Amino acid sequence: MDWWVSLPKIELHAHLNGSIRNSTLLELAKGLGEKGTIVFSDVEHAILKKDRSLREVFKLFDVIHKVTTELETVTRITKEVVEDFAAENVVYLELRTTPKKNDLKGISKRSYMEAVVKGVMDVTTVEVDLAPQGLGMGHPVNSGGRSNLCNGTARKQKIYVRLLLSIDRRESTESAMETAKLALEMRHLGVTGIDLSGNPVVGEWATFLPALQFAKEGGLSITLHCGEVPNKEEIQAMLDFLPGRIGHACCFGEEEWRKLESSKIPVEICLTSNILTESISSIDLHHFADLHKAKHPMVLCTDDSGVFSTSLSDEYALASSTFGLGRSKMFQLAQDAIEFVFADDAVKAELREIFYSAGRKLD
Ligand code: 6MZ
Repeated sequence: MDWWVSLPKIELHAHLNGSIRNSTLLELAKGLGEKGTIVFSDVEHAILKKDRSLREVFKLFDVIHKVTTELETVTRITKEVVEDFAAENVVYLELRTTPKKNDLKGISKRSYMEAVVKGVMDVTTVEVDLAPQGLGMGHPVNSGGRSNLCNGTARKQKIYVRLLLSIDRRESTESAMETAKLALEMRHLGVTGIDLSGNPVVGEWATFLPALQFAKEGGLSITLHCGEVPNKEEIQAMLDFLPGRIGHACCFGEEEWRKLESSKIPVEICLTSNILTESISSIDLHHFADLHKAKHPMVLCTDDSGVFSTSLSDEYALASSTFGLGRSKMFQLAQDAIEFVFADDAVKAELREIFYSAGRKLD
């Protein structure tokens, strides 16, 4: 097996609808095209286009969302996305998605999220741990999992899955608050935090702050898309909020870097996404190198593995070849991510064991 696939990995920044398999997306679009709900050729063109600006990516998300409105579809894509991550040895996955209300179809934010949870439970290829024991759901939540013979004892491959509810920057304060409340109510189903995402040129920080504050005070972890486009004031306000992590951090000036460095807030790095959307002009200029040199906490992630045709193994291989980091440094990087997961100490302890035993097998 490819070394990058064998490496146990932790994925902390993956958007559900951005991680859909292209084949599934095309199949669903074709089905809706045949029913006359959409014009398939328009959608096909948008899906198959390779290089997209950040603006075009958000147009594509509107297309994807048209294709994935049915609850059964949400369940299907969730199952496939978890299985795809597990297949490349992702041992802990934080999957984020924006709960979507659709009055015409009688879908509420809650029923959308229940469909996501069902998708996680439907996973058959590996065992899934979705929520801490004692929070209402024992683990594992499914009966899946191949048995691997390990030291003479049968061990099933397992993936920890935790869910983050995204607030889209197009939402109102009330709608953001509804998502925060829902997240608090769904903690027993694996929801551990809130993400703020969506088109970075849309919306104001002040709109989302009450919901984010409410969620934080309720004990949820928060991650923010921060500095995907230049916006000094917003970046500073976000860092002052002290989120548990931030995503991207592409457009930081000197002052923001200093603030980030002293805050020690871990950064979710999405190399391929940043390059394809031209948030960063060239991979060798990516801030990964500076953050790594400064020993700033960070974690490699995919962002939207379907939309950007990547995988977490590819992101590790890319970082290694671009920045000249050997396997032991890359192993360390993967392992360091344990400290940034939005899960309890028991999960962190189990992840340390997984990495310890993998470290003895991988050279
Ligand atoms: C900001 C992004 C994003 O929530 O429908 N999303 N937000 N920057 C990005 N970088 C490219 N990639 C994805 O997944 C799709 C949604 O995730 C957010 C957008 O709001 C997008 O609509 P869900 O599962």
